[in-house]
Amino acid sequence: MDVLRAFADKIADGQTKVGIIGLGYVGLPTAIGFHDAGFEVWGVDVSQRTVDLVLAGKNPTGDPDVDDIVPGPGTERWNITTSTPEAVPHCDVVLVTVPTPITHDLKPDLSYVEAAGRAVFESIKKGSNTIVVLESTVYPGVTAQTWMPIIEELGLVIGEDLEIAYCPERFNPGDAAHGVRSVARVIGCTNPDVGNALVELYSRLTSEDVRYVGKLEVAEAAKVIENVQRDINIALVNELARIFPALDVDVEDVLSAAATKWNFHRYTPGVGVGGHCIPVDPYYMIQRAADVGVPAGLITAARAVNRSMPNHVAQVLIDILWKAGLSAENTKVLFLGWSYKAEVGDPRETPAEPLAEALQNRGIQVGVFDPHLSEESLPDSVEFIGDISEAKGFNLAVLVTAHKVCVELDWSALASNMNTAILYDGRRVLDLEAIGAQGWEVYAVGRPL
Ligand code: SAJ
Repeated sequence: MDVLRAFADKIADGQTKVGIIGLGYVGLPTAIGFHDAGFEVWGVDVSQRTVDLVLAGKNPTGDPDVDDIVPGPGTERWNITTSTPEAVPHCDVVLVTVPTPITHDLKPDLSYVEAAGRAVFESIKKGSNTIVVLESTVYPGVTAQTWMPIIEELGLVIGEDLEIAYCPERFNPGDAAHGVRSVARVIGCTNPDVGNALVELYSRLTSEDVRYVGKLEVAEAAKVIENVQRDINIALVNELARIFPALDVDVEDVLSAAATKWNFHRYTPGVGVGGHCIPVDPYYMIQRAADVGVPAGLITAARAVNRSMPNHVAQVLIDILWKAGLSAENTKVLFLGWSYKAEVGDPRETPAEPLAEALQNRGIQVGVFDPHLSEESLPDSVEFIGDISEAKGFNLAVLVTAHKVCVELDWSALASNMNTAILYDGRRVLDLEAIGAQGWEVYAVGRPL
């Protein structure tokens, strides 16, 4: 208990040294947040490029909110390295913020969690009672199942050499209102005293509610189901976006009408669901349910609906082109946006990729205009459009990502460069009537043809 008292006292005095393993979309803002809160920070990343950029005060992530907040070279209390063994011995608490992607066969890939855990545990000073917190999104049971075997293999003792806890990251790229300093957090830990000590620490990071919720699995499960719920809600409106046009009704009219009810949660249909959270986390819950032999039919079905959207939209675009007398060969489609989310430069799990593939498989050429992404972020199979004025000779434009720069295009100028000015709003954010008045034939997801 005296060790935890000392830990709590250090937090109160701002003397706690915080290690962050993984300086990506979550880890870097977290490191900056704790540094801004007055703590000494040791940031670790395996990528020398990331470490070099951060040390130079530059933002290696695609999140524009991080652009101007990376501490400059020589900043005090700001230690950035590729070496976990160098950083960990300095730290009272180590946060692990490494990726938890899914494999090609849609299974959770926990290799980063395992590798980072091993590197941290191998570097811990015996008797230091270092607190190691996993923040990456995992399914219930993973923290203990993945890390305890390593801890035992290394002969470390919980309560003497280290403690482990789980505090899910709740970070929304491109949304400054929900950055690491302004989101509520939950903490799971077998030892309530450690859990409550961590509440004190995270309360210095965020202005929002921080609470100890009990054992690790409770906090692990909370984060996964937050995103499962979102995936299911989006799947509902995407399924409705396929039903209502067949009833000659625009789904957006229906959703807007329904949203007048006090507890109707408004979601928007689109060309698909991308990112490293929403299309990924449900597979963690599906895996865990399968492990214990309990069906997860609704979660699985929602994933299938959202994964089907790019192919569904591709078929609708082909029908539209056919209706305009255009065969697939020699037809060019312009993607307005490629990133999975507006105002963010992140191609991970973007629905743009399967949509492009579906069109290219029918002989259609695809060009991409997305000022948030470099040409290197795009597949070689697409034509990179660096400036919208370069987009010439296209037969159809599809809004894939609702970037402001795409929504507020000079539609009249673009129409004059199109072979046929056909527009498909894949995110239901455009004023189709106004754009139609500028010479465009307009269509949209969930809208009758
Ligand atoms: N999408 C829709 N329709 C919607 C909402 C989203 O098609 O109504 C699509 C987006 O276009 C995107 C994907 O779903 O392709 C994911 O969008 P998102 O807004 O959920 O953004 P993410 O993936 O960055 O989700 C993050 C998550 N944050 C964390 O995991 C900490 C999620 O839990 C947040 O709820 C979400 O941000 C948010 O609130 O924006």
